[in-house]
Amino acid sequence: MKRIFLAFALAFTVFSCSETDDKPDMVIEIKVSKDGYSPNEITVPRGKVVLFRITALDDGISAGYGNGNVGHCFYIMLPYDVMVENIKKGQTKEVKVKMVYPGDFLFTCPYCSGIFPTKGDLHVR
Ligand SMILES: [Cu+2]
Repeated sequence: MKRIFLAFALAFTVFSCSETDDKPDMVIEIKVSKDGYSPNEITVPRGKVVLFRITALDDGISAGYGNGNVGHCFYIMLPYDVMVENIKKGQTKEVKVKMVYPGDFLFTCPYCSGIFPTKGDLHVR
């Protein structure tokens, strides 16, 4: 039982060590729509806990493409690998991330970035 818990704890640490429940040091408000993210250029200090609040202004590809309303996403690529899904028009979703990796990272909406300019750059300094 203890071994299973340990393996689980280890997997959790390896795969999601950037998402956190810690108190945020700062808040970044982001809007997403068919025109992309606003802002689409974000710089945050390394080691800080950032609360990202993402608001969708429209339903993305659901308005005219595909079936069902999937809304938009906010995905910070590897090694962060932080995903907020299904942010529908008018909704705000939050995720807290500890900015443990320095460098330049892309964030994107996997649903619609092939059609709309839903991409941005995250700089961790
Ligand atoms: Cu989208």
